[in-house]
Amino acid sequence: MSRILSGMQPTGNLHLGNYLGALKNWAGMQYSHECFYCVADLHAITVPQDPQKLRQAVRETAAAYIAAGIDTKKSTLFAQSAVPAHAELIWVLATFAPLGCLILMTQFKDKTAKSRDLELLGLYAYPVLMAADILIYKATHVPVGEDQKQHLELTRDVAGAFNRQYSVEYFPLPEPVILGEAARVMSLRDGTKKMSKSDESDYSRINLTDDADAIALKFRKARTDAAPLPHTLKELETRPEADNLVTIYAALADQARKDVLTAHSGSQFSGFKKELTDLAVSRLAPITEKMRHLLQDPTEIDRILVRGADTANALAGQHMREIKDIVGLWSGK
Ligand code: AQP
Repeated sequence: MSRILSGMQPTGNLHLGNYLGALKNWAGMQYSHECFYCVADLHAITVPQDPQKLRQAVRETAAAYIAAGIDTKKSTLFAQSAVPAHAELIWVLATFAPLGCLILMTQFKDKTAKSRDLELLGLYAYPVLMAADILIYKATHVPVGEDQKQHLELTRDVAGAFNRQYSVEYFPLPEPVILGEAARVMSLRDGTKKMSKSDESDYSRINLTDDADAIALKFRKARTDAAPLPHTLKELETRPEADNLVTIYAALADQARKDVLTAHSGSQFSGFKKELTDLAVSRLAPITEKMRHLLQDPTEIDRILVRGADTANALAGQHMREIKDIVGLWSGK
């Protein structure tokens, strides 16, 4: 059976991009794959975090996973920092990660462009830690948004280099699984920037915890141009904000973008935004409600995370011992 690893950073409110680009697809995979879903708190500290808020954000992120359909009896849900082998493997993989590739990673470039204070080894090494997250479980598939494809290519390169160096077929080369129409959801304020938790403007994103009024307000204020919805996808190519709203609609409605245009071409955005709001509210409200309910019992969430960490540690620990053996490190054997 193929094995999945995916995760999200507990860096604030999860948003529609996280949901449509990744989370929405995770639940369905539980029936066809062995799934490991982590809350990526080691990644989160690549930018400064308040310790209390981080701990709480780990619980909130875990609650969001469960609310979006992760069944913790089927899938392993855990906090990344509870499995020490992630941090151990990054050191081995770092010896295969070319600096020339790391400097080109868009996430590093985007974040350091916002603040030069973030030009730190941790943020620079972020994609290598992501490679360790995936490879420590020998995952075969990784469901991610389009924005993470570059990081996954690095994972494949590093895994291949390790296998060649030690003449083994140890690590599988993991495949990206990019599903649905919303592989990349863009900011509601600027259709050329991805929707992101760290965007200063809350109006740039729909948070999974937003209520119906907030969702309506944010879509109403979402930037668009004056023209009505076009007839063809080609005409959207030069209209990034319009394109983004059509993409979001299509993903929420589980429709193809061209079918959304067929149904709405010629409509004004004011009307389309109202329909989009109703659709988003109907999809997100049950998740928000379930998250709220789960967060009323943080001890239960902690229990789930401890159980998940036990399962994850058993597999990751076994793999780490095998990796150390291959490399010639002390594995305790
Ligand atoms: N805008 C997006 N469109 C589609 N998919 C997205 N993902 C994130 N943003 C979008 C997918 O969500 C998963 C987890 O992402 P993450 O939280 O670990 O990190 P991120 O990609 O860096 O997300 P943010 O919101 O931009 O966080 P910050 O601002 O904290 O860095 C991934 O599978 C990603 O593809």
